[in-house]
Amino acid sequence: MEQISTLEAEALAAIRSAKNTADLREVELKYLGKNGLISGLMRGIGALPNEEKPIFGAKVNECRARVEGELGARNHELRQAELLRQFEAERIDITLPSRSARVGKEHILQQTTNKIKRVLGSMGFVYMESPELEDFKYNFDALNYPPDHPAMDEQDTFYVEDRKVLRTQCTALQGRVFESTKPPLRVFTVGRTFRNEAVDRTHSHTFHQVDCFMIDRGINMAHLKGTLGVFAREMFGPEVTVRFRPDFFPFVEPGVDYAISTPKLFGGKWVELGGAGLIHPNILESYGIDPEEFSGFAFGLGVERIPMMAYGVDDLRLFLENDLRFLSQFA
Ligand code: FA5
Repeated sequence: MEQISTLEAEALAAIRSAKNTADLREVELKYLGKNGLISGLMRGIGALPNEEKPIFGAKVNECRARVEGELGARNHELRQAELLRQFEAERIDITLPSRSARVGKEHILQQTTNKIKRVLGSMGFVYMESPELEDFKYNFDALNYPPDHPAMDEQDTFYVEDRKVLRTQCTALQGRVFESTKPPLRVFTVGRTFRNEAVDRTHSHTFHQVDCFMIDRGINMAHLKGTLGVFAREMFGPEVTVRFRPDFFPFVEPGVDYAISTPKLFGGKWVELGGAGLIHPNILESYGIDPEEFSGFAFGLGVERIPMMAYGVDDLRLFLENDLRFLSQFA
């Protein structure tokens, strides 16, 4: 009997001095486990006289119940304290400034394309598209190229297979439209073009062009100059000046190059945006359009040159390199 109360006192003291739930589990094993000290008391019961057995058994069970009760209470206490410490350690400081999420913006070339679409759309031109992998026929033959024209040379053109090329100019849309649409018509496109060229600050193997043309009765150079004058002012503001100089393209007659200058950028120097002219009568005739009745103009411009001129960017490769430090400036 004495042994029972000594063990109980020992167990209760151990429970009180346990510092955490891990300590407590050890105490539980030591006294109440299958081979624990209190469980061990019962094994001695066989050696007792019969009349003492029930009394001893009852005492051991009472002792066990008290120790279990204390253990449960202390475990609850320690567990609560541990949880509090854990919550404290994992506390989130909601007052810390957050990392801001990057919000996507339209690429500057997309912004430029959208603006071109608004400007030309407002002048009555209809937006159309044609394939980047183009038939040789539409990229060259339909545009009045003589068979030996140097632009068709492998130097400039990516030949994909026998009669297919990566289009070198968006003017390739013309033949597709003239085949299926009778004048009067006003059409434009904006798209990717490809040339096998040495890459430098103003030339890339992959770039974009806007190509625009109209056919109607009595169209002349004044309509072309008026349209490109409005286009320049809409794209660059009222201070821009435009210049036309004679140039040769097989698909126009007369042909011009089209340059702009703004007082604030590139020291007011002229920058060529593209070519233009009146659609060659040979082309009209080949599509059954009477050049005595109808005439038209066409122009094709480099899209990259537009933000270069608008923002003073001196290297067009920057537009195609996807460096966010550069691109995020064009909000
Ligand atoms: C043409 O491509 C003609 N199709 C334009 C045209 C259309 C003339 C209709 C008459 C009537 P050109 O090869 O000059 O012309 O190119 C036009 C513009 O595209 C150039 O002025 C330039 O702004 C741009 N460009 C040409 N090559 C490149 C290149 N490698 N990288 C970036 N931009 C280029």
